[in-house]
Amino acid sequence: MVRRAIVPGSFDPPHHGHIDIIVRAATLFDEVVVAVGVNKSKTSSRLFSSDERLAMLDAVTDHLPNVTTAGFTGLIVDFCQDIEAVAIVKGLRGGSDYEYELQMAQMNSHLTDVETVFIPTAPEYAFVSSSLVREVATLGGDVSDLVPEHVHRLLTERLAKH
Ligand code: COD
Repeated sequence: MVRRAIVPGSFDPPHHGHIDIIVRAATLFDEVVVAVGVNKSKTSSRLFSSDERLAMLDAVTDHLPNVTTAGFTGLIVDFCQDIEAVAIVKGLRGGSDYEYELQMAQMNSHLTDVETVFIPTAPEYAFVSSSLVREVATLGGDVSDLVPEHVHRLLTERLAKH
């Protein structure tokens, strides 16, 4: 039986903390699906569309043979059932992530038998979040060592148009 897991997120944009979790999940499971939440109501607050985020994730995970990407709407547990995933992998940066993620993990386990697996962030990425990357880049700060080169290029192009 194929042990398939998902690594879900907004990934607006994907950064090195995300990639590190995806790479480590890919060593634990046979197949990993990076699942991009497509939340129609939040579309206007996004810097990148879901199609753009999926394309970026495709590009930066291209070297990982057991990793694919997909968009999902609705409940994460329904998506897990649709693609027969046995686990949801989440990265944990610290205590506040843990409290929030624990509650979601318990709700998801209440809804179905899908398991949540927490992977602690690599210390060098513990302060990195998509929202801070967006904010710092928007205000002219250097985020080039926090995101893959491909993402940095698209981020720079997008912000130049704003
Ligand atoms: N290092 C390691 N991990 C990190 C880092 C970092 N520096 N930064 C973020 N992460 C992890 C996060 O902890 C998270 O696990 C993942 O990477 C994605 O992060 P984001 O910020 O891109 O995405 P989120 O947290 O906004 O993801 C939102 C989801 C789409 C996962 C969530 O909204 C969801 O589950 N939606 C589906 C609706 C649903 O089922 N709701 C009920 C839940 S009980």
